[in-house]
This record gives sequence, C-alpha cells and structure tokens, in this order.
Amino acid sequence: MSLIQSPHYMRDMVNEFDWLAHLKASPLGQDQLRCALSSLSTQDMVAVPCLEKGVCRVLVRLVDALPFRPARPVTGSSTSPVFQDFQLCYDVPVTHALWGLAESLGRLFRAALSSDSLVEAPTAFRFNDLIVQRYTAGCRGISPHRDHARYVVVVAILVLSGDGEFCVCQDRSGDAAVEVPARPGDLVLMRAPGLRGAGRRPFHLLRNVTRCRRTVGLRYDVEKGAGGLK
Ligand SMILES: O=C(O)CCC(=O)C(=O)O
Ligand SMILES: [Fe+2]
Repeated sequence: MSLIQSPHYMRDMVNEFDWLAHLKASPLGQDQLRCALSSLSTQDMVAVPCLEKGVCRVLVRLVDALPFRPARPVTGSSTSPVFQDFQLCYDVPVTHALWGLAESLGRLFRAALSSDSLVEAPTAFRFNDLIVQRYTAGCRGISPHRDHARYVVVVAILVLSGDGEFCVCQDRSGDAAVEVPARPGDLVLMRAPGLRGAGRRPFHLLRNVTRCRRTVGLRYDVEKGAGGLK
C-alpha cells in the first residue's frame, strides 16, 4: 500500500481545520495584507506574520506524511542553470488541508487585491499551484533564479519550520544579496507580473539552512485552466 492510500494518511487528509477561523485569529488581516501588497510596488519582497506557531507544528506533521522526492539537482537552461538541493512534493492531494489553506488565503488575497488599485487588470486571483519544499540542515538550498513568468501577481512562500537565508539579489551571480528575514509562521510575498508598479521579476536565492526548513509555495499559475483545483 502506498503512503497516499494508508489509513494514517487518510486520517490526515484533513478538513481537520477551519482555515477561515484560523486565519481570522491569525496575525494576517485584510489591512496588513493590503499594506504588504502595496509595499511590493517599491520593494521586491516582504514577509508578514501569517500563522501561529501551534498551527505550523500541526502542518509540519501533516506535510511530513507527504511523499517527497529530491529536486532535480540542476534545472533551468544550459546557459542559465539553477542548482537545487532540497526535497519536494508537488502532488498534494486536493483533499489535503494545505489546499484548504490555499483556498482561504487565496480568498483573502483576492479581496485585498480587488479593494485597492494594486493590480494592473482585474484578476481571478487564487492559489492554484501548491508545492511543499523541505530543506535539510546543511543543504545547498537553491541558487539565484527567477520564478516563471506564468506565476502572476504575487508569489507567496509560507515558512513552516527551520531557518535559511531567503535573499533577493541583483542577478544570477547572486550579487548584492539582501536577506528577507522570515521565521516559521511568516508568509514571504514576492512581486510578480501583473502587480501594479512591479518591474522585472526579482532574482532570489535560498542558502545557509542550519535547521530543517519546510515551506509551502503558493502561486497563481495563469496558464492553468480555471476548471480544476491545480
Ligand atoms: O522554499 C523557499 O524558501 C523558496 C524557494 C524558491 O525560491 C523557489 O522554490 O522558487
Ligand atoms: Fe523561487
């Protein structure tokens, strides 16, 4: 029996969480989010508190039950390789609690984006692309890169555990790297095409992981059909 089919895993395929209630109690309200999103017109990234530590701990337990695989050590093009040293799960079942979180956060984002002139054009923003990444202590992280242009408006990285320096940098060399400090429970927001005032997609990197880092990457892939969840 595969992990996904095991009874233990089924039990954890939660709607154990009322995410809306959690998010209402969370430090991330509509005003904070609007403020953070508007700050992305003048900076590449910003981190905002999002989840309580206790919720992070539960999510760590849930994500560790997922089937991870190693990331491809080298990705990108031959002229612009990106080096990766982490594990990932990109097949999170649609019934998993994380999709509930993505849905609730997406609603919060859509409301924040519509009530202000933050976007270049009206958007059906939602988080339809979800990836869990796990970086063991001492791994090399991910070298300077830009997220794909099909991920629009804003990319959100939720830090669940551990550390690591998540930096914005000037180019592929990693020059002028500036850390965007983020602790477990924080949501790092990165500007993407379609956000008003946004220039080019920011280069960024992750390095210096000394304690197991787990993140959930939430993106709006404009090329994915409107029908399914993913
Ligand atoms: O997991 C993270 O902290 C973000 C890594 C990243 O930039 C990416 O996967 O594109
Ligand atoms: Fe990235």
